[in-house]
Amino acid sequence: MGKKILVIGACGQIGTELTMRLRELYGNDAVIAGDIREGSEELMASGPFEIMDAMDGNQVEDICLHYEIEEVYLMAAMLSATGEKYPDKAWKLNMNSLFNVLDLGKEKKIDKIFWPSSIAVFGPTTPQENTPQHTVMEPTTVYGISKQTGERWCQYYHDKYGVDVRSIRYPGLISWKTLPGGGTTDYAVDIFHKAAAGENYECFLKDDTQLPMMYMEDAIRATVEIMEAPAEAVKERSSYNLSGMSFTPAQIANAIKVHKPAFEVSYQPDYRQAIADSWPGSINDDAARKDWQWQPQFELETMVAEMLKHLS
Ligand code: VAH
Repeated sequence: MGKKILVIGACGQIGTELTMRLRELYGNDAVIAGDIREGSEELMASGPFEIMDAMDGNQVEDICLHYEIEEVYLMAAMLSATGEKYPDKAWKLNMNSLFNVLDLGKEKKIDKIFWPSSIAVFGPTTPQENTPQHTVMEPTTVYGISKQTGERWCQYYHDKYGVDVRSIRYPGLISWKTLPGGGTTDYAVDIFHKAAAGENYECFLKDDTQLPMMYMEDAIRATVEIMEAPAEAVKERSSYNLSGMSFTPAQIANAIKVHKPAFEVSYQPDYRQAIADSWPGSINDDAARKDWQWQPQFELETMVAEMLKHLS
């Protein structure tokens, strides 16, 4: 009997693709999808689904016990831009859901946990280029504060209670399969939908705002790889820096224009510019490469071609 997995937040930008990938790897019925509302037709048709609230500890425990879950991927979170509109809700969702799952690990009711962190844990005082694994972290968003605090709790539960929790600091993620929800880096998804529709795009960040980014296929593979790594290889139990590529809105616009010469982008920075300015431009992920052999496969040009192929 193979292992049983629960993906909480299975209908989100990462959760949707992660659930489908895990079902390919371990079998549809081995992966239970859970979220506050139903997801895509493809996801709902591909295996077991439970309507659940990640903040309801009793419900999370009941589902884990009912399905004899061994591994939990906790993907539910409120992201940076939305989190600034609803700070108390962002804190409660991002933190209460984490404690619900970490406590199940402490009580030995589940064996292994994946929890996503973000480059949002870094702030304006962090070295901006080639940001190291261990450095100054003074995040200025509720989302970043919740991710930094969550990393400290993951480290504590691992060190004090032996919980096998693993984490990645995702950069901005770009996917054609799912629409993003409330992220500052989501301009890099919106831009493709406009280009594919033959429309121009008004970008909410300045043209020279460089941010660390990653194609979703690389992010999903990294998630599976860190979870499949032997426990002794996973030396960072707060969260791992991970890098795919870095680019500015002007650079991605020019890469799209190679395929869509008539495509035009205008720039109207809004409140998300201050969030983006507080984050690094590029990330050093030597620790992930050394500890569990991380290697990105997509860079800007290959990602742009992939995105436009699927969206056009
Ligand atoms: C956000 N996409 O923009 C997320 C991500 C690095 C940013 O965590 O909030």
